Amino acid sequence: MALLPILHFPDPRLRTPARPVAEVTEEIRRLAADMFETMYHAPGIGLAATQVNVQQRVIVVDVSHDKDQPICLVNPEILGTEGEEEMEEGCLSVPGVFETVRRAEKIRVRYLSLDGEETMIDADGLLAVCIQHEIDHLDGRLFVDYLSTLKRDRIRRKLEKAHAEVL
Ligand code: GNR
Ligand code: NI
Repeated sequence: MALLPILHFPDPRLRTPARPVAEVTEEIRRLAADMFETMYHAPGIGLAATQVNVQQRVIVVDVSHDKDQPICLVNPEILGTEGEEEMEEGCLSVPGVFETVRRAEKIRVRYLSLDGEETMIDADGLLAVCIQHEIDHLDGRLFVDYLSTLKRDRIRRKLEKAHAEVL
């Protein structure tokens, strides 16, 4: 297992759309294990392969209190949504920034499990928000894209400054 470095906004690599996984192989299972380790270490409740500079459609999530309900979704697809809700979001790729985003309240998602089995999950609450946030990453979208240009530019400048200081 390995901790993977996480890319930070406005890194252009976060804008690369991920390609579908052709087959769930040992390599994908190894990637998922490293992503879980990286997510729990951060700590975070979700992580998309895009954030660790892997352009494949793989996400990991665990919104449980005891961090004992890991779910890996390969090639996740939202089949349907219901309702709307707002939640304050953060992102490991946009450290220190928390803003309210409106998303679907309930979603039905089809994906491949790490056994390569086609699987369906109905999610609401934090899990629904997290899965939508992660699928956005796979499509090169970040939660700051839902904010005003003014807010996003302020966040970009703040993170660019923070990044310049560590170089
Ligand atoms: O750790 C995370 N917390 C979070 C809180 C509210 C909405 C979404 C998230 S996902 C985030 C981890 C992350 O950046 N995943 O891409
Ligand atoms: Ni994120």
